[in-house]
Formats: sequence, structure tokens, C-alpha cells
Amino acid sequence: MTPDELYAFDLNGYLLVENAIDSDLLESITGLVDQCEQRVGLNETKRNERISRIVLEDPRFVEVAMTPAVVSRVIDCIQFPRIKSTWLDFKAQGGGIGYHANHTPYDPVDAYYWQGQIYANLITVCYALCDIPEDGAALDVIPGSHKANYPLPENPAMLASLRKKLPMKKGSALIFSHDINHGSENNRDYVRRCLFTSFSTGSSAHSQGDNYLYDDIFENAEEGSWRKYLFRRPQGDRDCYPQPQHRFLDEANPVLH
Ligand SMILES: O=C(O)CCC(=O)C(=O)O
Repeated sequence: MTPDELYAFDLNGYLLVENAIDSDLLESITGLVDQCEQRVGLNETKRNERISRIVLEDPRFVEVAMTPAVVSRVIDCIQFPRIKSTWLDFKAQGGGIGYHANHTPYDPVDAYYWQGQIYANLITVCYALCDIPEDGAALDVIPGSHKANYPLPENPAMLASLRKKLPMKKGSALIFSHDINHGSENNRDYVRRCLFTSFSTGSSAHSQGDNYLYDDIFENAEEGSWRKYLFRRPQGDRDCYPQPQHRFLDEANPVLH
């Protein structure tokens, strides 16, 4: 992240990266995402559906998860970063996810700290696969709550006055600390389509499978590359897998399948 971006991300708990996904890649996954949407079968009673471990379904989803403009920024903010979860998310009108997280009370899974640099234990990325208007399940956050020293007060009107909706353009990415209070609700007659990734420290376990979840991607990645590093297995005791010393952007070379 640039010094300006570090300031904004640390202050607010989120950073929007416009036009993040390579346009050819974005175009090439449209049909695939259509198929996935059909497969999950949204209907009157199923307003929220997700496909977990989406990077295992098609190599193009790995390329989205490794979007250079995003990953190069995320890895600046996590000690021993590793990719944790990936999912494709569909929210029809009426779908949503309740507000959750806040820096206090402390949750080590989410915890965000600054001590000479940012130490975020969980960063989530939302890639917009369609335009997301404010009332169409734009992420709704309390800016700065990833550093809140008090628990959330039980005062809905006051909390509502602090919240901010973050609309997005198709192809952009929203990077946010999972310590920020956030939620979303789709009040539009459309389906919000997003691909999510999350990054944790190397000592956090996967939440979508056992240690071997990404072994195939790891095996196929170039020796010494950031990609191999990021898809390594979690290491609960002490993560000493050698971290690449070169910049992520120096190796970014998306391969379209
Ligand atoms: O789907 C969304 O709008 C938000 C996802 C979310 O809350 C999360 O990843 O924790």
C-alpha cells in the first residue's frame, strides 16, 4: 500500500481498489458465474447462497483470488499471510448478512493492531462481479470500528448514524479488516454477485476444510513464488515457511485458462 492508502486503511478499516480485476479475466468468468448462479438455485425462500472453496472449481477463480492490485496490498498488512477462505456469493432481493464484528470484545481471529505497522489477523476482500448500488447489499460498515475500544452500544439509532454503505463498480475490490463492524442487505430486485477471499496469519486454520485444502494449487505453483507461499498449509505452532523476499507485483503474471 502507498503511504496514503496505509493512512486511509488504518483510519477507516477498508480500502476500495477500482478496476482491480483484469478486464479479460472478468469477461471470461461471466458465463461460469452464470452457471454457478443457476446451480445454487436462488428462489423465494433461498435469498442467500454461496459456493465455498470456489478456487477449487476453476483456475480462473484462482486468478481472481490472486489479483495483483489486491494481493500486493493485503500482504502488507498481515504477518505471515496466507489465503484462508474463498467463496462465490449470491444475494437476491431480501438476502443479507447481519452486522457482526468490532474490535472489542477481543477476538484473536479478527484482531487488528498497529504497532509500527499494521498487524491484521483477518482481511477479507469483496470482488464485485456486478455493479453494487448502496441499497443492493453494498457492504455497510462502521468506519474505524476495527479499532473500537468499547463494545458496540445497544443503541440502534446511534449505530445507524455511524454506518456507511460502500457501493462498488463491477470489477472493483473492497479490502476490509474483519475486525470492522459490517453487514449487508439487498433491497433491490437483482442478484448481487461477489467473489470473496480472506487472508489470515499462517497460524490460523482454514475455515472451509482441513489443512490440505489448497494442496493442489500449492503443488502447481512455482517454487519460491508468493502464490505458493499464500496457498501453503496452515501451521498452528510456529509458521516458519520461508516468505518470498521479492515483491508480489514482480511475479504477477495472470494465466487465463
Ligand atoms: O456478503 C457480505 O455482504 C458480507 C460478507 C461478510 O460479512 C463477511 O465476509 O464476514
